[in-house]
Amino acid sequence: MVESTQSHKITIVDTQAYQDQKAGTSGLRKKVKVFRQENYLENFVQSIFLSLSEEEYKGKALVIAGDGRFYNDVATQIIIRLAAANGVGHVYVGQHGLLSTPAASAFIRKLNADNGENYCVGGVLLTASHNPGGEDEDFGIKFNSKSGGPALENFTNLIYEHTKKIQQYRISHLGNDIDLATIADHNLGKVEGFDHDFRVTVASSTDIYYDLLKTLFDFDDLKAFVSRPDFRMVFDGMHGVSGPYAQLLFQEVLGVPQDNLFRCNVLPDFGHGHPDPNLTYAADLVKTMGIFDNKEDAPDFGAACDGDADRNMVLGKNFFVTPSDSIAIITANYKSIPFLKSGISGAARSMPTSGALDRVTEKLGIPVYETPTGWKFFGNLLDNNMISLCGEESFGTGSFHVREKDGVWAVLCWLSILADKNRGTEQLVSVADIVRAHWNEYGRNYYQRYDYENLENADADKVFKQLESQMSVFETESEGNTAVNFSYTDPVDQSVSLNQGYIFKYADGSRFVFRLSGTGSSGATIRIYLEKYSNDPSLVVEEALKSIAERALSASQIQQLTGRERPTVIT
Ligand code: VG1
Ligand code: CO
Repeated sequence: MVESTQSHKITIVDTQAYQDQKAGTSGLRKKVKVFRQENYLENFVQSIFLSLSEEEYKGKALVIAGDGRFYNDVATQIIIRLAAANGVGHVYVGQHGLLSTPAASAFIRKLNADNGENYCVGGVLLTASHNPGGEDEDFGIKFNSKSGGPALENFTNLIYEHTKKIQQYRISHLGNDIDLATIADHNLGKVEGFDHDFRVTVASSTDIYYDLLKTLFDFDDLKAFVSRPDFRMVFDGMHGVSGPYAQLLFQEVLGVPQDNLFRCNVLPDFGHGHPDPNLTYAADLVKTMGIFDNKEDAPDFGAACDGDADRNMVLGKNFFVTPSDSIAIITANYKSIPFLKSGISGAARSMPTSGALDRVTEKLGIPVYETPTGWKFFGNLLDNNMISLCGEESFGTGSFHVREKDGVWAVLCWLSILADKNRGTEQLVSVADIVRAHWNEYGRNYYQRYDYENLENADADKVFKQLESQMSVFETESEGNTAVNFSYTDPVDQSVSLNQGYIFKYADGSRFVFRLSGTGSSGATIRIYLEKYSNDPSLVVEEALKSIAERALSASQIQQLTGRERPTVIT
């Protein structure tokens, strides 16, 4: 224990409000430059405290987590000082300031499980997730509540209201920076105005998370499977925060050779990469796995996570698993996954995610919920045990074990399914075999997403205006067509979220969906989601979706209105 007996003074700093601190799909994401403006970070964090009631944090614990991106270290020290001055009792930080988003969720939940449900007020997560990092790239911040999940919209709106009119924040200088490199408990003594000691614990980034996963999976069984001579797996950490977790779980625990783990050292600029595990940005892994050009010697299993390790991409040998199929297949095979074996209550997917999951839940006779995009919408369903599993088409998969999507967990689910399907097999049952068997049983939801990144805001507006004008045209085009602007009423708290995307749906359930992204840091990104169901699993994806894609482009006039001939990313 590092002790200090002095009493730390508090400074109340006069500040100017910023008008642009509105959270998007998952927190506030802006360029580092923007966050480095005078008092920008301080204003936002003080606004979080202003949005809570004092009883919720005074003398209580707060977790600060980061994905290791540029500015993570500086921001962590600033937030510790703000927390002290606002009366937080105990800050928990991961070693080197690192905690993956799902590990942060697990950490908050564990503190409350061990010390009473109101012990930890929640966490401040420093991440812009899959967005690039570095001095000229993105930084992000979001608040997770005591359940471990991202704050709901009414709370993030409250923060926004405070940021627009904030005039002062509180900070305590505390002397030196906290040494984040060393695991230790620091008692910093009293802070002016409070009668508790202020403590900071620098904790292992991985321990609590690993302890949780041990209760979910059978690591001995997985290790036995992974060591099969005819099975080879690789993992790409993309220089994000999944690296330390992959090294512990895949290398040390499961015995995957070190050489099979790529880019597992955390770098503040993600090695100049875009830490988004998809077919475009995880190009090296995609090549190694022979996704676009079949390779005889490709590994049998490949996976990658994003910057904060909540997303996952799962690949088989020469085979891509779409995230929409992944959540459906995990749900269909829940009995192969130890912690789900005893039964699942229901499942949920975000609206743009394909309906593959619905076919599974229907067969299992359990409910399925369709929520707006963003993990926060699963929180109430998970808290009330209405669902056990949930997923998004954007490479997000998760369960009730935490309140965030969880990339490493998803990899372990897939390994559990593979291990189970391969009990006593002579020839390896592959990822592709499992997916094809699934399609044969349930049919196939052909699916693609087009992203038009970094458009001019005015151009994006025009596209949506145009789309609105086409809704009634589409509806009259053929029997059973519908066009709606998706809205959601939360079945638990009845809160309503409007304007969550335009769905143009044909009578047979095929559809195209348009949404504006809420995670970019500048400009506008339009996403188009294309989906068609067929009993025939052998079609070429582009062929199956051709006419729907053409109709989506003509309805929106996106090429003409934005001058973009093609999307930036197709997944
Ligand atoms: C995107 C995805 C969404 C995901 C969100 C946060 O949001 O589409 O499904 O929940 O990112 O993921 P948007 O608004 O840009 O479409 V992460 O890994 O960036 O926290
Ligand atoms: Co992420």
